[in-house]
Amino acid sequence: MGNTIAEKIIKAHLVSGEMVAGQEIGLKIDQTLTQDATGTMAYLEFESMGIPRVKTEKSVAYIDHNTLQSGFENADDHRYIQTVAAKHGIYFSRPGNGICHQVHYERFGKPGKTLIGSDSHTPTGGGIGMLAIGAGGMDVAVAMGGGAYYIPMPKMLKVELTGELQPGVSAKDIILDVLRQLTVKGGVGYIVEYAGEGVKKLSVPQRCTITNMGAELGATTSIFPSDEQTRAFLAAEGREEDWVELSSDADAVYDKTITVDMTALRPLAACPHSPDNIKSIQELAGGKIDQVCIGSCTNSSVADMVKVAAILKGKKIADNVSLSISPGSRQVFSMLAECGALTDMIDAGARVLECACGPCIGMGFSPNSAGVSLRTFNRNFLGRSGTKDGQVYLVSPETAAASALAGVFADPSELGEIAVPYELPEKFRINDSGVIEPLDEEAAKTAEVVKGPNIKPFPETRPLEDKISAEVILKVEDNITTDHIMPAGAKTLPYRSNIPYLSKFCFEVVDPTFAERAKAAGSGIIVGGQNYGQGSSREHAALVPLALGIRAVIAKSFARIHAANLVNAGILPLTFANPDDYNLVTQGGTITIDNIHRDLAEGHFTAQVNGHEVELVTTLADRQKEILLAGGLLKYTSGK
Ligand code: MIC
Ligand code: SF4
Repeated sequence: MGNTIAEKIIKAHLVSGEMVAGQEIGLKIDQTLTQDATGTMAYLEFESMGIPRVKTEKSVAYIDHNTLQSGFENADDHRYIQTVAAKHGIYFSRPGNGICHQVHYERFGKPGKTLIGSDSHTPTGGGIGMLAIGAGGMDVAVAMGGGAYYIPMPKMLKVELTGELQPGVSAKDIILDVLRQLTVKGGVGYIVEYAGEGVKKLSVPQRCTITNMGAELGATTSIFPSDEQTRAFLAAEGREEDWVELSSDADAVYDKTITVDMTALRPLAACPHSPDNIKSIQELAGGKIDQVCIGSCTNSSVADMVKVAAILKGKKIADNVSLSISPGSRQVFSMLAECGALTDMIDAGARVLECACGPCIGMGFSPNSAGVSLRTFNRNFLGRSGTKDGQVYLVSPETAAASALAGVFADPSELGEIAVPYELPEKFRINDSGVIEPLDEEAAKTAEVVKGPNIKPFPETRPLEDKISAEVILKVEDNITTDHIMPAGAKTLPYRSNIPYLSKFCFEVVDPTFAERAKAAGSGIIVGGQNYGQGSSREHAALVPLALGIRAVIAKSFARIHAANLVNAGILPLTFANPDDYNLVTQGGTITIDNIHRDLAEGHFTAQVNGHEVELVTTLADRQKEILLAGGLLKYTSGK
């Protein structure tokens, strides 16, 4: 039996376990990335391991999420990351150099290698044939120290691409169609592999749009073959020597296959407040809009930006629309300047922002009350834009640009040839002035790591108790995201290294009284529905509940990264054996789970819930059970 592309890379990096779906496997990690919002924690965790130099082939620390520096907190965090990177063998990508995923595939990623990153969109690297996976900061810290990265062996899902994109239809519409077919839960437990005749016609930036937003499927990662398109892209980046060919075997077996007919595809939008709430632009056409934001790690390549500029050229955006454009990297930005596309954007009335995450993570540019915002981004979760009743639609750059001109939802396929994909140049403008190399081993020995006063110690974890009897502080519905649990945005991002302060905002958009009530109770349980913790990789969504005394989270099902983060933080994640038992739980009631140590081995627990006996289960791997008993990953790792 042949192998899929992902199976080939896994095989070459397997350090423990068997490649049997659902069983835990350990992978050797070649590269890591962090960004500033998760990086401070990850490096504090790495430092606590006492390892002088990273053991990966390449580790890169990016500053891209919070570049506002609206106070000393942020600037201090950046200085900390820069100094800790220099000392421990990590490349540092300065603020303004670009969004981690965009810069990583341009300058560092290599086909066939493994990459984990403390950001859920790390799978973007799958567009150049990497096995690139989003992880919590602690897992990244362990990988930097040479430890393996553990995941349940995923199943394989094939997306067969047929036909050819028509003018005005783009890679974004392909992934929106996949989301329509599979939903935000449809990728859980799978690696999504793209195959078929259509693949050859997609350039690397187009592929990266698709793999990036595969995160919204809940998939472990997504991957494309490494072929002539990949070689051409790497050659244009001056790194042809990094190319290797990668393809699946003809007799590779997939657990599931879906098809996207690119010829039949029309421009689509993900409507509020979920990336799988898909409608066609035709259905929405003519609807009023207030704001358009172009950029983010999904759609900020030079190919996307040049198309946008071509649509805007010589025209003026509608009076009712505010348009922002953030190029994905310094490389993209300078190429736009060089070819004149930047002038076309400026002249059309765009506000050109820094190469950073910006509006995507609520760093300014929040829409007006109930405002309709069209964004080329990947997430439209409730409140993420910074405006709770903001109506965010996720669209392609072509749809965004056409709508910014029209002042209403507009279908770019009516623009004809202007919206035809841009041919990548043979050479990109390469300028690595935004990347600082680490110190050599000798200099690193005496180098100082600078920590500002905003960096507070890591919250205390505790070994798993034998009995948990605690109040249900919060009961929530299906598809709760990490943006609900630990909101980001300009108000809170400066405090990503200050858990006590951050904890005030926990679940703010769902129930502003949560933090106070949890603190007052001293210990507590959260109960959730399906796909609890989808979205971001931020381990803060586990560390903050930990600091607020949460001992266990019981849900119908969990998103992969969040479940791993809970375990790493020493919080017990359990699922209902019978999902209907969720209905027996009342917020404010007490749940008691006895004999936890005895029952952990089998993974079956009996809980007392409002006078009923309820069966709870866990499918955690033995290693994860040991982590819980030790009191979290850091204690487990240091005790070894
Ligand atoms: C996001 O898109 O939600 C983020 C902000 O990039 C997060 C990381 C974070 O919360 O810092 C992610 O995707 O993991
Ligand atoms: Fe940044 Fe948005 Fe991408 Fe997250 S999804 S890495 S916030 S651009």
